[in-house]
This record gives sequence, C-alpha cells and structure tokens, in this order.
Amino acid sequence: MTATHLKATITAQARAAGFDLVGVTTADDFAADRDAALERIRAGRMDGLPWYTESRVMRGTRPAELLPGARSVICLGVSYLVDGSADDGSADADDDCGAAAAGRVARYAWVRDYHRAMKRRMREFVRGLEQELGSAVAARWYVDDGPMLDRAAANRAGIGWFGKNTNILTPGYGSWVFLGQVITDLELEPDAPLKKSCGACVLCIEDCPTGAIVAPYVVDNARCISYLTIENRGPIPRELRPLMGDWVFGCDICQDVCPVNRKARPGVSTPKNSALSVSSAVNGSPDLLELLEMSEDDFRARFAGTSIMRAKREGMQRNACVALGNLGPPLAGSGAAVPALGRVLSGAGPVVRGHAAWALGRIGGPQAAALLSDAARAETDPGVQEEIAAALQYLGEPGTPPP
Ligand code: B12
Ligand code: SF4
Ligand code: SF4
Repeated sequence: MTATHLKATITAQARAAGFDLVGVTTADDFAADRDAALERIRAGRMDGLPWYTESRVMRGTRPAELLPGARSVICLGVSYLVDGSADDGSADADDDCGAAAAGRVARYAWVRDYHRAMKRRMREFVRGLEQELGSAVAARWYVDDGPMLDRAAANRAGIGWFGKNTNILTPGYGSWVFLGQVITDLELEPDAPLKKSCGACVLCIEDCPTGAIVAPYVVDNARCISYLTIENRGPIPRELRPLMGDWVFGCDICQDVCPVNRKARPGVSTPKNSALSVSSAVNGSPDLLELLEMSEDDFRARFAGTSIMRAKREGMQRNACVALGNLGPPLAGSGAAVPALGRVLSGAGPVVRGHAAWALGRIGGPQAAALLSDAARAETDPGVQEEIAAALQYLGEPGTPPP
C-alpha cells in the first residue's frame, strides 16, 4: 500500500468508526509542550490536581515510551455539539418566583460519558485498520485519562489550533470536541499544523468570571470553575463562590463567548456510530433542590454512565448550595430553598453543611437567620462553625462580602 493510500485508508476508517476529525503526527517527543506543562506545574497553575505530576508529563510527552517502536500518532476528535444541544442551556434568571431554581451543566456532560464511547470507537478503528492491512497493528490509545497531552497532539497533527483559553479550536466544529489519540508503529505521513491563531481577540480572557485565564494560553487550574465544581473534593474558596454563578458542573463561558464557536456545526453520525447520545438524566439546567437533597441511591440511579459521576453526590450538593446562594433572593429565597438548605445544614457531611450555611447567609431573611442560629448552637465541626459564623456576620451586614 502506498503512503497516500494508507493515509486515505486511515481517514476512511476513522470516519467509519464515528470520528469527526482525524490527523497524523510523528511519534517524536513533544518537547516544547513538555516544557510548557512542567513550567505550569512549577508555577503552581496545576495546583489541586495531585495526579498531574512532572513524571506523568515526562511519560506523556514521549510516545515511544508509551508504545515501544512507536512511529506515528493518529489524533482523533468527536464533536459533542450534538443536534439539539446548540441552545444555551442556561437557567432563565428572569423567570418568575414560582419557577424551580435551576443550575447550569457544561455542554460536554450533556452526552453520556465520552471515555467509554471514544475508546470503543478507537478499538473499532484499529480493528478496521488491521482488516484493511491484513496484519496486526501495534497500537495504544488514550482519551483524556491517559498521560498524553491530548491538545498538544491534536495541535501538532493539524486537527486544530490552541485558543487563548487553552482549548483546541477546530475548523468546522469549534472547540466543542473531545480529543484522543492512537499511538502506532505504522510509518505514516504527518499532517502539518494549522497556521491559525486567535489574532487580537481576548474575549475569553475578559469574560472568564474567576480570572482563571491568567495570561493567553495559561489557565490557573485552582481558579477555574471546571476544576472547582468537578475535581475539587473539599470546600470551594469563599472568595470564588460569588463568581461562579449558577454553574454546578463544569463551565462553558470561555467557549460560549468564542467567535470561532459561533460557526460550529454538530457532529456527524455514521451508520455504525450515531452522534454521542444525549443523556436524558442530565440536562443543561438541572433543578437545584433535586440535586441538593438527592440520596446516594438516587444519584447513582440518575447519573450512572454520565460524566456527572466524577463530581460525586457530595460535590454536586456542595455545588447546588453555591448556585442557590448566588441566585440569592428572590429566586432561591422563594418557596422551598431555605427549608431545604436548613435540612442539609443539619444532616449532610461537613463540606455540604458549610456551603449550605454560606448559601443561607447569601439568601438571608428571618427564616435563614433562625436556621443558622440553631445550627450555630448544635454544630461541632470547627470548619462548619466558622462558615456559620461568617454567614451570620454577613446577614448582620448585608451587602458586605463574607469574610
Ligand atoms: C487537567 C485538565 C483540565 C483541568 C486544567 C485545564 C487546563 N487548561 O489545563 C481543568 C479541570 C480546569 C479542565 C477544564 C476543562 N477541560 Co480539561 N483536561 C485536562 C487534561 C486531563 C489535561 C490538560 C493538561 O495537560 N493541562 C496542562 C496544560 C499545560 O496544558 P494546556 O493548557 O493545554 O497547555 C498548552 C498550551 O497552553 C500551549 N501553549 C503554551 N504557551 C503557548 C503560547 C502560544 C503562542 C500557543 C499557540 C500555545 C501555547 O502549550 C501547552 C502544552 O501543550 C486534558 C486531557 C489530556 N489528557 O490532555 C483535559 C482536556 C484538556 N479538557 C477538556 C475539556 C473539554 C475541558 C473543559 C472545556 C470542560 C468544561 N466545559 O468544564 C474545561 C476547559 C477549561 C479551560 N479553559 O481549559 C478537553 C479539551 C478539548 C479541546 N477542544 O481542547 C480535554 C483535551 C479532554 C479530552 N480528551 O477531550 N481540564
Ligand atoms: S471554564 Fe470557565 S472558569 Fe474555567 S477558564 Fe473557562 S471561563 Fe474561566
Ligand atoms: S475567545 Fe478569542 S481569544 Fe479566546 S479562544 Fe476564542 S478566538 Fe481565541
């Protein structure tokens, strides 16, 4: 098979397996990306992710270490802008007071967990290649949870280019794409990186509510709402909570404002692989009170097989408290929110209790004050006691930020 024919076969097999994007790069070390990632760790910009270590970066930027004899890396992408998900899923803050208080979920989590779907497609892709070639192909594949820098590989393989928000922007599908790669011993002709850039645009930097994009191409993990709502297991720093709005899982602001995404189209289905399936359990604007009082069994029954599992039930309850606190009166204060936060304040784990206290402080009113005062007398955990004291102080001086 000629080099050109082999490349065409790879593209055809990738499309048949359900990938919207495919590009090839060499298995050379990703030296510049390695340096940038190591520098990011040393500057404290990856703080909060203990598994993101220097040795992981070293391994992940040397394909030949991950697959002995590696010659090429085939980069693959799937759009998660599935039909029907193009609408902004944001809660309508202008709804009347009778409306349920709703949070917001990042678009990537509206589809069922992509790791499994992508890895299944990658297996099919490699099997298809082997059939076409009539011989076994040495291959190793990764999606997200492997050590490789998925974006660095996609950039070098010409799938897309780095945006200043650090996401890979692709022609046609914007940044609404999941990325993965197959390392192989096949000798393939590499694609050229795209000659595109953000130019003078800085919209994502200006609009990031927490100031997490600290410089072009640099995200401070510990300030990013995506980290705070998904990966972070403990309390959310109090000064960041008011900046998080109604996000309860991930954040899409730096992608929603991106002009490249305005022209993005949904992913393509193939006869074998439909577009990533939308989970009926997750919607863009879930009911915050349902999240707040969900039992472990309810949580598992509803979210099994979706990305939401990553945050765990306690994480989602904590996030619901922050969103309710940010909706504030009148939306969260009307009806059932205050008593529900009161029940959580006396019955949940310490992280959730602390955030429930914060939310009650933000919502305010006599009922919230009474619940906080009762809890102040009963609470034994020092961290939660401190949250309650801060919330009571905030209630006494409305308009001043909690200490
Ligand atoms: C850790 C991680 C996170 C962390 C840290 C984010 C970050 N920016 O690093 C948190 C939890 C915050 C996160 C959030 C999100 N993530 Co994430 N995350 C990862 C993970 C596991 C590793 C990323 C990594 O290595 N970061 C380290 C830094 C060093 O990498 P980097 O920011 O890309 O740095 C490069 C550029 O800055 C570039 N660079 C540096 N200087 C310069 C200068 C110039 C001029 C240029 C052009 C480039 C450039 O070089 C660096 C090295 O390549 C990858 C999966 C993987 N295995 O790669 C997914 C991944 C990056 N995440 C993904 C997604 C979808 C998200 C979210 C959109 C989810 C959401 N909606 O909430 C947000 C986006 C937030 C954001 N603005 O980045 C996708 C991105 C797809 C895409 N189109 O780019 C990935 C690839 C998962 C996947 N396989 O699909 N994520
Ligand atoms: S995902 Fe949200 S918080 Fe994170 S960098 Fe983008 S806009 Fe900022
Ligand atoms: S919003 Fe502007 S600066 Fe940010 S990634 Fe998109 S084009 Fe680049």
